[in-house]
Parts: sequence; C-alpha cells; structure tokens
Amino acid sequence: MGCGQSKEGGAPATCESKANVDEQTYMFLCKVKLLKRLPKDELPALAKQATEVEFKPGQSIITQGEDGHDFFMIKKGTADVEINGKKVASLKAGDYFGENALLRNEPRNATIKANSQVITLKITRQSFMSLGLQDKLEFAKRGAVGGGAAVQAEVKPPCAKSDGDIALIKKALQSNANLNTIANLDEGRMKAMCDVMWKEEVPQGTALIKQNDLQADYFYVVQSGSFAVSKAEDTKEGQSAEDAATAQLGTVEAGGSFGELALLYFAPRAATITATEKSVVFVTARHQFKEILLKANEEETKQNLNYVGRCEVFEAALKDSEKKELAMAMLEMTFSKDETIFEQGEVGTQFFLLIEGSVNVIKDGKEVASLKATADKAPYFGEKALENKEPRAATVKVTSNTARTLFVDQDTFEAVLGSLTELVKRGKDGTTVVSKVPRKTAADTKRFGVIKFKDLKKLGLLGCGGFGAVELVEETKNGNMYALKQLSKGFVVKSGMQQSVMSEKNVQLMCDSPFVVKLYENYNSPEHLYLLLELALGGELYATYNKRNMWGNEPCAKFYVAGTVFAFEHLHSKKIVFRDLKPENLLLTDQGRVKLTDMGLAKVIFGKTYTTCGTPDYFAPELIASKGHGFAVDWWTLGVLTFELMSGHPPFESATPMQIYAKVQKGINTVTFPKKLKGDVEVMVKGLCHANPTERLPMKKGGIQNVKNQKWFSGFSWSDMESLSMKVPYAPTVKSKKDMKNFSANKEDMPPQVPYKDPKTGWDKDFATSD
Ligand code: ISQ
Repeated sequence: MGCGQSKEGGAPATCESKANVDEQTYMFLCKVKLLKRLPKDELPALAKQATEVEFKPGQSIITQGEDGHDFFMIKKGTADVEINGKKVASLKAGDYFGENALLRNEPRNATIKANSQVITLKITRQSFMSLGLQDKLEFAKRGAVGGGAAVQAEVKPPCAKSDGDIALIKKALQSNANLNTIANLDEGRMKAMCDVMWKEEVPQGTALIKQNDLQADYFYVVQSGSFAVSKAEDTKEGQSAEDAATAQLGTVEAGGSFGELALLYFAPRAATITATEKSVVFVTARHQFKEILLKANEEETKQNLNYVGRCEVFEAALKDSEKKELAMAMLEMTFSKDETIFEQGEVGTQFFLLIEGSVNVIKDGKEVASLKATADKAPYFGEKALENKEPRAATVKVTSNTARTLFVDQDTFEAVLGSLTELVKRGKDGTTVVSKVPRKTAADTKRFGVIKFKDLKKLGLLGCGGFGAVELVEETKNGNMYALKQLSKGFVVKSGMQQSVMSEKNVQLMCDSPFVVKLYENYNSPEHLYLLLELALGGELYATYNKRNMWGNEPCAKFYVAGTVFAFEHLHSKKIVFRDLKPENLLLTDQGRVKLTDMGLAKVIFGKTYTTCGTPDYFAPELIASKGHGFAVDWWTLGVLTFELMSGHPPFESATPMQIYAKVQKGINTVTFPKKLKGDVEVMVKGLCHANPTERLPMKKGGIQNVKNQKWFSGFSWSDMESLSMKVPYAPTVKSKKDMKNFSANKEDMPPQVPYKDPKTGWDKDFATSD
C-alpha cells in the first residue's frame, strides 16, 4: 500500500498542511471525472479534507504496482508519468491522478515522479469514506457496443490499383496492429480486402471521421497526404492523468490506416481524423470485411453439409435446402478418451455425427460395433432421439484420445425443420408442407393488455443509459409497482437498432424465471416505446459493489454468479444467447435476490450468429475474430464476471477497447490472478474462459452441471439457491415499495432525445401488448 508520502512510509514529504478551502481547490475537484458523479453540494466538504503535500524533485508521488489510498491533484510544479520505467507523459498544475484509490485497493498503474518541486492537494480514502461519499456516487454503466446499424453502409465499386497501390495497401494492413488483433490476415484475406477497396480524394481540412459520429462504417488506408488525429477538449478535461497517458493521438501518413474499430462493429467514432493536406485514401466498409471473414465459415458449413448428406436418414428425408439449414444449426462437442457420449437407458434428445476420432458401441455390456470417422465417412448415432424421447438403446464410448462430434437436439431440429417423423413420411421429393414447431413463449401463458399506460403514475427516475430512461411507476388502481423503460424511437431509428429493439421485446416475452427480470406489458406512443418491467429496488449490482466495496467478497460473488448460472440455464433452454453479462445488468431485489436484466443484445439462435456485440471488457475471443458465436460466449462472460467480482476489475481491463481485444486474444493464461483469485476460483474462471468455445465447462459433456460441480462451489446448496430459500449474503436497505435510494440516475448518461420521423416501414407495429 501507500504511494510514497510521509504518512505511508515512502520518502518523507517536506511539508503537509491543511489547505485553505479556497475557490481553487473546489474548482479542482469539480474537474475530476469520478467526483463529477457526486452531487455538487458535497464538494465543499470534501475540499475541506484536502491537505497540501509537497514533493522534492525526483521523489515518487505514487509508485506503479503499489496499492494506493490517496488521490492527488497537482497545485504547482511538474511531474513525469512512468510506466514500466519509461516516461509516457508529463503532468502540470491542474492535472490529477489516483482517484480510484478513494474507493478501493487497486495497484497503481503508473509511477508519478516529481521533476521539480511539486505541491499537491491530497485527499485520503479515509476522509472520503468518513463523509459517506461512496454512497452518493452515481456510477455510469459501461456501454455495450455493436448490434445496430441495420442498414448497410453505401459501398462504391472497386477502383483499379497499380502494383504500387497493392503493395502499399498490403503493407498498411500488415502493419495495423489493431486489424491483426481482430483478424488473422493471411494472404488470401489481404488480397480480398485490397480487391474491394475504392479510392477517394479528400480535400485539405476535411474530417473523414468525426468523434462521436454515428456514421461509423468505413476503414481507410492513406495512399497520399496526411491526417491529424484529435479528441475533443471535453474528453480530455475530465480525464485522469493515468488515463491520458495511454490516449493515442498523432498523425497518419501515406501507408498508414485508420478506422479499424468500425470493421468490427457499429459504434460511434472515438476520435476526429482530419486531412491536413490534400489526400487520397482507399476505403472499405464493415460488411465487406465481415463477408471476407465469413468465407471460412462457409467452408465449415459446406463440410458439415457433406457430413449431413452422408447420413441415410437425412439423405432420404431432407431436401437440399433443409440439409443446409440443418448443417448450419449443428454445433460441435468434443469428448476425451473413455468418456461416454451417451449411456444405454438414459433418455436423450441429441443426435450426433462423429467427425474425428473413434468410438465403441456397447449394448448390455458387450461391444457390438466400433466406429471411426474418416475423411469421407462420418458415422452417426442417436437419430432416434430426434423422433421420440425413448431411452438410448446402447452406450457410445470414446476410444480415441479425443473425439469431435457435431450434434443437434430435438428442439432445435424441430424449430428449424419440423418433426423428423413427418419429414421421413414426406421424403426428400415429397410436397407435403411440414411445419416448424414454434417455440413456447411465456406470452402463451400470460394475459396481456391488462395494465394500461394511462393507469401508470411516474414516481421518479431509476436509471438512464442505452436508449432512454427507466422510471419507477405505480399502477394507481391497485398500488402495484413496476420499472418503466422508455426508448426514444428517434434514437432507435437513427442508430439502426429497430431489429434489436423488437428482438429485445420478443426475447423478454419468452422468459419466465425468478432469475430474469420479467416483462409485463409493452406500449407504443408517437415518440417512445415502453417496456413495463418487474421492479428490483435493491439496486444495480455494479453500483452496490462500488458503494459498499464488496469486491472480493466470496460469499457474495458465489451467490450472484450462481444466480447468473440459473438465468443462463433458463435463457439457453429457450435458445436465447444473452451476450451482455456485466454487473451493471444484474439487479438486486428488495430482498437481495439477483435478477438479470437488459435483453437489448439477446437473440434466439440455432447454430451460430455473427454480429459482434457486447461490452468490450466482456468480449469473448470468437466475437472479436467474427468467427460466428453461440451460447459459449455467455459462459466466457460468466468467467469474466467471477474474476471482476472477486478482484474489483475485469481480467482484460485496458485503456481502450482495442487494447482489451489484444489482451483477450492472448488468452486467460497470460492474465495475472490476484491472490484473492488463486486456487479453486482461478480453476473455474480458466474453465469458463477457455479460448476454444467448445472447451468451456458447460459446453462439454455434463453441461451446466460442470459449473455447479466446481470445487469453488463446494458446500454451496444449488437447490436452496434455485428455490430462493438461500439466505442472501447482502440485504439492501429498502424502506418502502417506493424507496429509490439504491438508485442514483445521472441525467448526463441519458441518450439524446431525437425527434422521431416515421420511416413508414412498420418496424414497430407489433410492439405494443396494451394501450
Ligand atoms: C427494474 N427495477 C429497477 C431498475 C430497473 C432498471 C432496468 C430494468 C429493470 C429495472
């Protein structure tokens, strides 16, 4: 601990005295990003707690790697920021650092050394806490990215390119480290990117990319000229010196490239890039890049189709288009030597194709067949499970070191193609229509149109972010309380999120679990869409952890992780992938029980899906690589959540999303696990954050039970958790059914209210369940 001042055993400071609470100290505090989250009238009292501490030239104010307790602002003098012994920035009067130390123990991520006599203002965690300010902070949600832009960006025909142009583009692609984090750019892919690029002339002074711009679809390679990268002042102003030290600003010259984040997903631009002279760029759009990456998946689907085609049942029953749909819905599962794929007598729902390795088929204890996958033969077993739920007729046991299978379950098969019995009856050349089996929704069993919008009275703001506000509302007729989430239709259309919003509503309607926030009604007004949701007055888990400093509390982490396991079990059983787990999306009820919320990125899937979206700190590697992803991304995020709850920070934390992605691609084994995370919890996190999605614990034989059986959970009663009879590890204070004290919405997080111009596509016509 400590950061080098007299109080904490570092080199003695020459002077320490109570500062006059002058205008200057107050003005300093007003600029600090973290403190902007406090009500302004708290700042004078905090300013009174500031002490002046003086440092001599060469003296370290804070030291990289050490835990800190104090926050500093420079009043006079200059200091250097050093990371791993290298100077990365200099600081002057008005700069500040170490604000996270006011909340928790966290190793300093840089050393800050006085290079002249430096006078600082210091605030200790103890004085911050003694004023009760941790309870008054309003915490912004970490934003999700991707998922929007339903409309494809305009593309132009490719231009002719000289050998010099081709060489320049290839070199630019190869030397763009971020691009190589996103994709493995082999010769074929580089050529494909080069082939689709077109040329644009950019007059001097043109901003090709504007910070915060929602039109963020293109990637550029500079053929000639020069560009300046800049960020708006307001971003810099509230920034900590440690953050500023890692911000990347500079110029891009011929042979350079920029805009690569737009290739990955739709998100507002992070900086402004302006031509400082007349320039020429080569351009490509996100969907062109994604198509190039998807080529590899087409190969995989073709291969799966090959296997499916060789299976006699399917060959006789399915048309070519149906075989393709089946091939796309099949998932991979890997088994080890001596594992049984299934056992005689157990009731199974899955059908398997063996695509690598060998197995024995054992009936009544006797080996009756031995099957081996070869280049042109994929043996299959378990086909009866697609027609009925009869006990398995034999055991299938792996005899090779590993066996790779493709599998599909009855639910998926019937949702994608309909009943196999019907399809067999029809035959591949038949004309009878076999209908797909629709999935049951909670809506089938609920009555809608019961709660009318006019009967809801707004009582206050619970939160904002994403697309709008969440308000506490009362149904005046009976005093029932709900959370009303409001989405600005103008903003939804502007950011191309129409499909996502409709999907959020449909997905919510399918859910019925005590571990998932329920949806009661939807309303549609001229300017807004509304979701009437179950109320959870205990607060957001993220804010609660920050306010109560619960990071590292093991019983709490187990309880919330277990609740998430049940939420995922429910969602996945309905074929819903959630894709946005983070403590911000877990709510506590007034009783302290945990519920998952925000289905903005959730989606029903059969097989893989391809849109890169989520919250950067929680991105799984296959999302970054745009390889197609499935339920395994949720299990990755569970590993990240466990790590964060236990340590106070996510495992791949970095200053920018691209730096996070680079760490994610290096893998969980390169992450340093803090002491608190050693042992059983480390084993579980690594089992969930396996680079290969098919190797993550719940994706292997045994499924979700593999998580429940983890040693970290030994002694934990999963049945008590499921039946809601487990004692909660933390009981929030909720004084009445209208008590909003556990929420502190910050209006600054509200998205802009965009006036709605109806695009007349009818996108929202099925939204409302009531008026
Ligand atoms: C339920 N209760 C309180 C706050 C909420 C925020 C978002 C969604 C649901 C909520």
